[in-house]
Amino acid sequence: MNDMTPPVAAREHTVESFTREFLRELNFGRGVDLDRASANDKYMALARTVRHYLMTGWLETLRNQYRDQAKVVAYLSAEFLLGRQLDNNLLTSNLEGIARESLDQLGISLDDLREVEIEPGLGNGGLGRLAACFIDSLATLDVPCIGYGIRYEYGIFKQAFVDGHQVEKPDTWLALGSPWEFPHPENAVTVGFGGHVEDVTDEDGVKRRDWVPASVVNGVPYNYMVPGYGTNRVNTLRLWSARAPKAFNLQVFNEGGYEEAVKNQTFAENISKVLYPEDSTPQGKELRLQQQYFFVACSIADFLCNVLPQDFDLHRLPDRITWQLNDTHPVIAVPELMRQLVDLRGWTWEDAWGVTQKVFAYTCHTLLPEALEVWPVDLLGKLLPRHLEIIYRINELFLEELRDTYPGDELKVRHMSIIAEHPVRAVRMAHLATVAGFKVNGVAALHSELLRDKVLSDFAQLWPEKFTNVTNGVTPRRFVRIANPSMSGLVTEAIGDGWIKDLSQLSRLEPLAEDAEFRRRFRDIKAANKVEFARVLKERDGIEIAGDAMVDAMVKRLHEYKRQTLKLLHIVSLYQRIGSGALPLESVTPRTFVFGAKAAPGYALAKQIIALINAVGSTINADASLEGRLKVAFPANYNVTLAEKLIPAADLSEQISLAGKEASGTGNMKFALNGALTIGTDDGANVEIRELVGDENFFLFGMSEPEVADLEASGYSPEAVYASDPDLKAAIDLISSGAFSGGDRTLHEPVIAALLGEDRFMALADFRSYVDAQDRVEAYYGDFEAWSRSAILNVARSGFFSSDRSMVDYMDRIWGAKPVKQNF
Ligand code: GL9
Repeated sequence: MNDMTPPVAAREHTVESFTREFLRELNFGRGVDLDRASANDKYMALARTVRHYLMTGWLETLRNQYRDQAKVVAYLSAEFLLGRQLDNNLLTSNLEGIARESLDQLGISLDDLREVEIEPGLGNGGLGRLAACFIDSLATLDVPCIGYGIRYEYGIFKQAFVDGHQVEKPDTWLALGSPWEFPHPENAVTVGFGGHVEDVTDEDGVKRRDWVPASVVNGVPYNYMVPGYGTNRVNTLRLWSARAPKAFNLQVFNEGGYEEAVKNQTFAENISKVLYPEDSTPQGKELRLQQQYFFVACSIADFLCNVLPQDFDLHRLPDRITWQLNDTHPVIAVPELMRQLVDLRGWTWEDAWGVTQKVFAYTCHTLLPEALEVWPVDLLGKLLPRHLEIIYRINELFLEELRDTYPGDELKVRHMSIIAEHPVRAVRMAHLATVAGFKVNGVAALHSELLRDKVLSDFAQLWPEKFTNVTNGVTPRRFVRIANPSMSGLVTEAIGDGWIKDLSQLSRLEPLAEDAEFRRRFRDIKAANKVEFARVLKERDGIEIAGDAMVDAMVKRLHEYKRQTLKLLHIVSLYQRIGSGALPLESVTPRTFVFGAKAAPGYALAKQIIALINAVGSTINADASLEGRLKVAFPANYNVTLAEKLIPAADLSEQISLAGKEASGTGNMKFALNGALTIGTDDGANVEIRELVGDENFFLFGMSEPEVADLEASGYSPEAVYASDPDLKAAIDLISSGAFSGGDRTLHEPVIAALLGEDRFMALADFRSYVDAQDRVEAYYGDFEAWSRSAILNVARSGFFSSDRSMVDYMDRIWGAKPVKQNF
């Protein structure tokens, strides 16, 4: 780029100018008249118009980056769960008011057009949403960042319920086109798979290993704008789409071999076809490994060849970039960079390893041993033969170092090895990441402690300085400012709008918790948000709920460790006690229990739990004797869009995982920031939430992590707990009796058997403590002034959970990257 190129003219922020631009997009971009335009046409034209307003910032950011070559954070993530883009882009381009007025004048409702957008669901849950929050925060903080990931043609499956059972349907988010993406097929990168490795001697007589892949795939980059709030910086998210280099064989096609002719294309395009519907149990799928290698190989090649200047001396790579590995999914990047340096550039192993060890940092997002990825060497070697050799070499040198440090301790060496020998020879990706990375972090204080002391304790003893914590955060733009406009207005009226960029300023609300008028207004807003949520549920799912009942929400992936069953046992127990007369109906607070949860398609028990929730729900909802006091709402296909409606309406946030299992949680933060009180265990980031909001504003229950460990060690018997707690027994017996399955005693048997048999996540052990905490919730909710005070204090004291703060911590503790202000 030439420094003399004039910057593109910024668009004028006036209604007239916006209208002109919008109509131009409709006529010239879509080729339709306003009169004939469909809702999709109008949405597309609106999106394009907004995008134009962000363009100056984007081009300027790129130009400045090219000139200054500031250190960049490359966030490598197999998932970016973005959610709808329009609202965020209207906010960051400062067009909310102008767009609304312009469209009003044209007789178009902005709110209607918002509903047209299908969210890009390119992630499974918390991990993918976290990546989206992080890139938003980095742009807002003016930190140069590129997000690298996969442009899945189908994102997370669309969940439907048929007779209460989950059915998965494809997520066709691209069916009507996405106005936010910029494809660049001319910048495609080629990636190899399979084949073999040979020794070659080049012209200078230097011997090296040469990988001869059996097939190649092209990666086409699609760029997305990542605009910061209150800054001109617009960073880039680059997602890769897989294409066949030779589209299809025309000769074979002409001879009638239609399927044969497109075979190449099918192999290639399958790679970015669908988001792996993974929760936390790796299923060892070949396609998954192909996806992982595909996107990191594209991203590394892109950065080395397209982002850095041609003449850049790669020995200085650590000054220019940190590759942040979002969990183990991108860890194959480590041998890929080694291959790039050693095989393709002729570096010595030592030089290449020296640089590699300074550019990767690894974030671990789990505590479940089964969620730590391992790749059988047979599979890895078949798909990526050269990478397997490199991994073996890395391991060999690492084990030599270990044997020097711990002479004679072969047991330790075996535990720490990157290669596991049982049950099959396999590469432990977390070990590879820990050996190669210069930092390893957990995602909440407790999680990082457990990583250090349990999951990766040998490594933490060897390299204590490598281990650190960065507690997760969420973006206040999407999850407060956009999702909860009324509360945002109230907050801004009270303390100004500085909180949107500096969430710690929420602490200034604290004195207002004592102000009765402020509490009343806060309550009114919560009440209005509930009415709005009820409207959405009716329209979206045909579910009717009371507009004024307590909203008790448990939304997250369906997993045994998160313990949706514990929540369910509470509901069944309430129902049972009301039915038996033990609990007078009039004493029960009207409540809507809201569930949102997808189960991994292959996770049978999780699906059975979904069916049980739905069965209990329909029985309770149909029981007229409850006079509508209890209601179970389980809308299918919970996603970011629905979260933005539910969270502002919630009173109670259920964060009830078994202590020591949830790495962090981020839903817990979103709820607290919107004034819900948490009922939760001492797990993940709940610990920090409770410390900050105060015990009196949080309903703690359940065993602590050390207590869980003790119980595990001493032998846990769910049967004994069942037998000793009459309420628990009655609830379980009610389910077993067929009360929720039309008398069928076998239907829900697998769920009951899992609880009474092993109860791996000790739901029964925490039942009594949970039900007692729910009684405290009921009593406290009745004192609405006290409840409102606590709700306001939850908001005022949760500023720490901004992803902006997380990003500052990553910069200080890991990246050493600095903000670069955009001056124009
Ligand atoms: C997760 C953890 O389980 C969460 O506790 C954590 O908040 C997020 C983000 O750090 O990461 N790890 C993980 O694999 N998932 C998480 O949510 N799973 C999904 O995203 C489905």
